[in-house]
Amino acid sequence: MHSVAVERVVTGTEVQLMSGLEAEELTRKQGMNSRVILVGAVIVALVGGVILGRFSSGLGGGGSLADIASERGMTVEQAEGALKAFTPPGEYDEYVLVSSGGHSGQLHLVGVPSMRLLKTIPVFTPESWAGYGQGADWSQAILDEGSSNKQARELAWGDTHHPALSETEGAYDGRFVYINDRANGRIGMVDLRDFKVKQILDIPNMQTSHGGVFVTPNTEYVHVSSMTPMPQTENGYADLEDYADLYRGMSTFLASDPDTGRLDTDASFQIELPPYTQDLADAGKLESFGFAFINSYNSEMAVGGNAEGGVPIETGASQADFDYLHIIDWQKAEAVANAGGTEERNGMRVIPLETAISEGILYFAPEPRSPHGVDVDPTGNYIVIGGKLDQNATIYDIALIKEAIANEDFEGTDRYGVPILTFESVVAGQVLLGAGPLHTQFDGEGHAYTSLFLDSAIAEFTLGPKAGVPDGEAFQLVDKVSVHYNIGHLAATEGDTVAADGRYLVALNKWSVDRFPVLGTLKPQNFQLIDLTADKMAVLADMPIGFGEPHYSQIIRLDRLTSAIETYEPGTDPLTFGPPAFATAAGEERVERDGSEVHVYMTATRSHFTPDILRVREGDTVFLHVTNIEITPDATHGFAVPGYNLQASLDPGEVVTLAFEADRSGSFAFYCTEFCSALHLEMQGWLLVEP
Ligand code: K7E
Ligand code: CUA
Repeated sequence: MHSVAVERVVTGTEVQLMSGLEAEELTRKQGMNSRVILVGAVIVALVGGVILGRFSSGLGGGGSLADIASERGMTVEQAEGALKAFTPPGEYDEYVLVSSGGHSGQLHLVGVPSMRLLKTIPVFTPESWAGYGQGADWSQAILDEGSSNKQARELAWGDTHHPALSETEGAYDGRFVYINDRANGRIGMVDLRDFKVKQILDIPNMQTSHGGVFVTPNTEYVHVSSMTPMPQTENGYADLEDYADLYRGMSTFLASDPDTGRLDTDASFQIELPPYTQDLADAGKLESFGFAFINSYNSEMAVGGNAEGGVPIETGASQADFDYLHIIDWQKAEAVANAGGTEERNGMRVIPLETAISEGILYFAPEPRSPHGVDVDPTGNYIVIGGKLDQNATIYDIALIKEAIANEDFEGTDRYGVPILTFESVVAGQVLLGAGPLHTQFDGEGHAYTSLFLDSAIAEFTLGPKAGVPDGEAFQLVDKVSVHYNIGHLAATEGDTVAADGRYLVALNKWSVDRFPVLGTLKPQNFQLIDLTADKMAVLADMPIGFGEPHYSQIIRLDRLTSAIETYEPGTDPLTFGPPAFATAAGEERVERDGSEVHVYMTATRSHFTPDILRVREGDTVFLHVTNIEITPDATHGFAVPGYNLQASLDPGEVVTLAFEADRSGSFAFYCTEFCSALHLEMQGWLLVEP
């Protein structure tokens, strides 16, 4: 673990007796690195304050920081935590946390360590601020495409669970982020140039997806596996009596275009899996490059039926002592797919289960009861499993797995013929952590951090020698911290990658019960920031999440987001990043009528739309092509028409088309929805729909 500057400065008795303001003064005089010294001095001043009993003095006399802490009833630890997490106004956080938003259907961006919400990116659910799915052509096109394959009807929501940032050589490269829809088996792609969604793919042959999302180390593929298996029949139906025979899981490798990030189904393939419930997944890296790991539960294949004389699913699915860690050789699968060893199924190349077995693509390793998380450490040597009903973390070693495969060291096969590697042969160690281990993150220095759902805690333990841990200290529990409450995932800074840096950890807690004021019956989830640089883990800050339930998050260093833009090239369609035919320059605004079709070429700039009066007839089909001709960052305009459910956000340079039937006559005052200028309220006009 690292030691940060803050702690190195905490020495010296003169400084200890100084107030924060005195320290600041000294710092200024000496022209030193003011931030580091000041922060250090402040913490020491707080400690000094305790020693001198100065916490009893009030704020009145111009107050030292110790006085402020005292006045606010803070402990030294809390004040220290506040300083560690605080990002001063106008300054940037060092990291951005990319969080799923659960059934809000969105992604959220949060600054770390300040835990300030920076932005929400709509993906699966229409959202007004971004004008997403409210008439703007590009967003409607994405949502329509995303309901195209197997959906019973057009979808207006999603349940985002597991974001996956694109990677190059196993580290985040800041180009794209993929996010799945737990409910409908879809995946969205957000381009990290403009931070807008560019594609929603409705993945064939699977109905739901849960934690089975990752990118391979060079974003060769974006992986999405099914959660609940679905019938592989023409009409997607099969009675539950035929569950074992006709239902199948899927491991989907979606080929990603390196330039656009778009997923191309023609170059993608699926591997058919037994009808267990496939859950979390992770990509091998470095030592384990080329492998994918998916855990599963319900190898009992319970289907419920508690009102039909059967056992409830939760009972049926928790019978066996072991479920199966799926070990997939995706490079072999890719070769088999390219050699034609697939069946075409709904536009996707599918490697049948028998082929996956006979070609040595799929192996199982037993994993203790009802596993949830599977996480590969930054060296790629270790694969850590958390079993919901087992108090241990179980750590597999890729070298042992490869050896067992080579030696055909099998303890048998499952009912479909998948070889099961001998448990003892592939496990490097187990660590007793506590109740309900779920997910694991890493600090890149040989430590792993596992969330304990039932204990509401995080356990830190050492990995083995291959992660740099001395032999005698391998696989030992070293620290635990309480979190509030019922932690699901946790995210360490760059903790999913080869570049895990051990700075911060964020606990994603499901319950917040007494942490926040009672503001109604639906309570927020809670993010908690934890300092990984201190000797003992400590919670620094809470961040209530009152806008959806985050499941997983990843934390990327801000300086990796190098492709982010502030304005579009004038006249850009966000979907293609190119100019659409109807981009309009200043002075070229016009209205063209072709029968009952009206095309309006409109511009928006501070503080007017041109033209600002639109005359159409009831029954016309209207295409409003609006170009924001601003080139100034942040000069976003909105365009909203009352009564027509039309709303678009136009960022500088952006072009949007709003198409609608003028089916209701009247005089409608359209207006700009962003407070863009002193004359923003004047930025309005009339849509006259003549009866
Ligand atoms: Cu990754 Cu919440 Cu979808 Cu575990 S899941 S907790
Ligand atoms: Cu443009 Cu307000």
